[in-house]
Amino acid sequence: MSGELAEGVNGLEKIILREPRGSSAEVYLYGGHVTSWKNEHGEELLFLSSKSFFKPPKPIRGGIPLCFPQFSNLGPLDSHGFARNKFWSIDIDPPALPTNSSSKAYVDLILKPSEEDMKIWPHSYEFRLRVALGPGGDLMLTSRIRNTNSDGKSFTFTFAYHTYFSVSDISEVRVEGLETLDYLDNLQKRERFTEQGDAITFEGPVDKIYLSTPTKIAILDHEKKRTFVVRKDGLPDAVVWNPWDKKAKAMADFGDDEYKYMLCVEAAAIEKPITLKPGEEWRGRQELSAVPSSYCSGQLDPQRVLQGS
Ligand code: TA6
Repeated sequence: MSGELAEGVNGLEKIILREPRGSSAEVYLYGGHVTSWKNEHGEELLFLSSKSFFKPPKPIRGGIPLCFPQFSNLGPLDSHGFARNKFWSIDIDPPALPTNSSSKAYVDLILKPSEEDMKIWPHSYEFRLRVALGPGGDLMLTSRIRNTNSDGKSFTFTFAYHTYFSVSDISEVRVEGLETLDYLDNLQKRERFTEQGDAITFEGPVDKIYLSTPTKIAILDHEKKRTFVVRKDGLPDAVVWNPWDKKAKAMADFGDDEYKYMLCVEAAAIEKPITLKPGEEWRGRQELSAVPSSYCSGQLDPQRVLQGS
């Protein structure tokens, strides 16, 4: 690990990663939860609610919660599973992780079930998470989940990086890369629909699971002249969520008007749950970049970003 262990909110331990050119990230051991990602100018790129509890067993509201082994209420467990409500450890001797990134700023965390946990979900697993900052300030999260059951049993799970992006004004944001795809609408009993042909914009609550998406999605924030690019691997689906005003008021750990400044775009594996036999390992990776952009100046043609490298 090349990060610095520090005390966070309510005394919860966190690791601070710094990249020589100035970008940084913070990860809490509670939940294996990234709560901050800043660019080389020190600008925060992730949304974190000013009302977030930081009080276990409640999840942290904002940043990048990990949804495992269950996305949302797609199963018997609490919403989004339990990985985000557990204390993770620093993985001092992780198996090698071949990456194409020359990142020097990274930390490896690990979550394994306790006896107590096994009563809730009767499986033995190792969940390894590497959080890394690239030389250009990109944020990479790589999850490796291994079935370590000794009773020969397989297990099945769904997964998401529930990323909260910080935006200047939700009504000015466009999402590119999900046009014409099928999605399940969580606001209409998960009925299946097909998205229209244009970029997605926001005028009300949205809670959609896009199925079998491209590996790259762009989030354009005109006011901030910034485009987030989500690259994902092993995560075929993508969830787009904004609670809007009513749900915002109903959430105790979320400010009434904070919906204007956040958008969740979540790299996920939901439609086809993943099954692992004992000894098998799954890997799911997301890479986030924030590129200066101005749609008008043509500096950024989303199609070029989505089709480019
Ligand atoms: O990812 C979208 C979603 O499943 C929404 O349905 C909404 O519930 C959101 O997650 C937040 O869930 P949470 O359990 O963190 O309140």
